[in-house]
Amino acid sequence: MNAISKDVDRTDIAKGSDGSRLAKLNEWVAEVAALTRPDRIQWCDGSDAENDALIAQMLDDGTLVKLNEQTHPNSYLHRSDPDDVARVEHLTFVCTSDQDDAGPNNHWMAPTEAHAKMDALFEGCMAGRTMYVIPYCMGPIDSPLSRCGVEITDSPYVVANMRIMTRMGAPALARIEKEGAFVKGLHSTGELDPDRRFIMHFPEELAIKSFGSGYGGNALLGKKCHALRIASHQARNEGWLAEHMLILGIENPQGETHYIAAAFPSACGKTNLAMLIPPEGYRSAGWKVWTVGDDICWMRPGQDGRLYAINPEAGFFGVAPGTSEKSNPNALACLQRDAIFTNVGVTADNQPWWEGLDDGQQPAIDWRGEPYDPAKRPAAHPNSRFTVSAKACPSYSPEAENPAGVPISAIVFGGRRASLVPLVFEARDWTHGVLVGASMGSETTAAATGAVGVMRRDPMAMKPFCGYNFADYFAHWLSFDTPGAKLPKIFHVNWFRKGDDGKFLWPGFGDNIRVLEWMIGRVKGTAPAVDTPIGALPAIEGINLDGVELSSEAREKLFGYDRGGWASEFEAISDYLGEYGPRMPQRLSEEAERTASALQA
Ligand code: GTP
Ligand code: SPV
Ligand code: MN
Repeated sequence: MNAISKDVDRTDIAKGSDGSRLAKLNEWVAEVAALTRPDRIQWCDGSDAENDALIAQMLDDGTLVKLNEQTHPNSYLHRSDPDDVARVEHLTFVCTSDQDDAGPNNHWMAPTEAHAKMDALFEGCMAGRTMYVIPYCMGPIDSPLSRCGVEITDSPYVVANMRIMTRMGAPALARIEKEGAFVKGLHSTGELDPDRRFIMHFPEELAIKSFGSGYGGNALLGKKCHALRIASHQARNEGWLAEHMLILGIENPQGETHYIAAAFPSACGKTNLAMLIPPEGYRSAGWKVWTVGDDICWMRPGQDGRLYAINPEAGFFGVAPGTSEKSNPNALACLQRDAIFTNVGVTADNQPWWEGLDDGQQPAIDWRGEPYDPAKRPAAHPNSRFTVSAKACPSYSPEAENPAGVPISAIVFGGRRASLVPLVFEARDWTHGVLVGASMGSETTAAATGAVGVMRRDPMAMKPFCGYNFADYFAHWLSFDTPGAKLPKIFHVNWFRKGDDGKFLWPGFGDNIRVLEWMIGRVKGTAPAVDTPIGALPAIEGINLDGVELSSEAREKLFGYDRGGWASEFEAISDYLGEYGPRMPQRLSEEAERTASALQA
């Protein structure tokens, strides 16, 4: 332990009220310190003083740049390493003892091999650095649905982001002391070498080891690593669901609020839908949308048989490009102060700037810190992000802090599909809804490294995030259909259908409320629909299109369905589901066959 003896006041030990329940945590911290050999250990309490000191230090060493204090008080820009700007799915592994438990949907490595590989990278990697110990809670501190973790990192940028994204510090440590259980996340930025970068998950040990990246999903371990990959595994064992979903409340003019959870792949519209502001006609009639969460949803059946959901996060790590006063005024309102921006451009007077901001200003410096030259690169990286507290959002729902969660009326799946897939359809029942989720396809985006715009299967928007075999995951979803259950209706949407001219056919954003209204009408049994083999499509008079101009091509493509096209789609879907072999639940394969033969008829 002499490696950590530089600190005289024993800050290497968490001081619990009696100490005993924190023994496991203290032991693990000591073990990690012996391996990584930091100069100092700092236990994070989440206080303002601690945050101020970290920010000052990062301004000093150039990790952060201060933005215009007049226009954006207390806001900062971080420019990452240019090769470290997105999640790295090809370097992300699920390390279960049996490879089949990780499934064809995950990269797999044997746990002993993965630990050896990672420990070799971590060996001595914090020499000369401070090791931060971050106790955090995913979900409201007092919720039985919440779960705790501890992230050890050598990145002060990670600490500052975790402080916004999670309930971090003293209250989380107190809950860990009470419960004794926590997810162990070990992170180091290493040398940011893409060839020495791995994100490893050990679901059976509730542990994560991440090396060589400082980017959000790779480094803020509470988010995708814990709240989705590890939590999905825990959820399966404990009878709940951990999903890549936003949660919103839609309040109608009668004052009733229905909650909707929606799974769209990365950079496919979750933050935007969660913060939707209805068009003027809807607003004046009394419609309102409340934001509960924008990325992750944990839900479980309540006593009344309904699914109750919490947002495990406390902040938004949102896509900057495309965020404007017109597309997402709530997000823009959040970003007026106390925000961290990563890889955006700046104006001459040091205001954050990105493509699609549409504020009439011009960028001067691009995300790499060079003079802006549109011939060279965009001002903001396409996956540039903002980090901001959920409390800053004008539409943040007071129910988001309810420890019991919110009851879910509808689950929505959706992808980025330029062709074939209509604006909205409804699944026949739960089993068909699980098939609709399992069959999802979407075009890849800049949120992960690799090609953009390539159509791939992304079941329930969980392809990069499910911590176990998708066949078992679909079976788990099906298992919620029990006699006493009052399950949500399931829908599929596509905001991204394009016309022959390559332009989006649906206005999207605020106008998406028209589709949500139809869904709530279906939940209440009032909105008309037309049955087809793929599900129920809105009857054209069933959806409010007042004030929306749609060409006849748009009407046909958004509200019609192409039987031949869907028949080929279902061939591709069957092939995909077939890759999961005999582990695939029979109920799901039969449902797929039923749809395929209805399309042939
Ligand atoms: P992650 O944070 O990566 O999980 O992304 P997300 O699902 O929250 O996506 P987000 O809401 O940030 O949207 C990503 C991109 O899609 C942005 O550039 C948006 O402007 C665009 N977008 C969102 N909603 C719509 C829509 O209804 N129509 C169209 N055409 N674009 C949209
Ligand atoms: C996503 O990629 O789905 C995100 C951003 O929400 S990250 O935190 O990097 O996963
Ligand atoms: Mn996401």
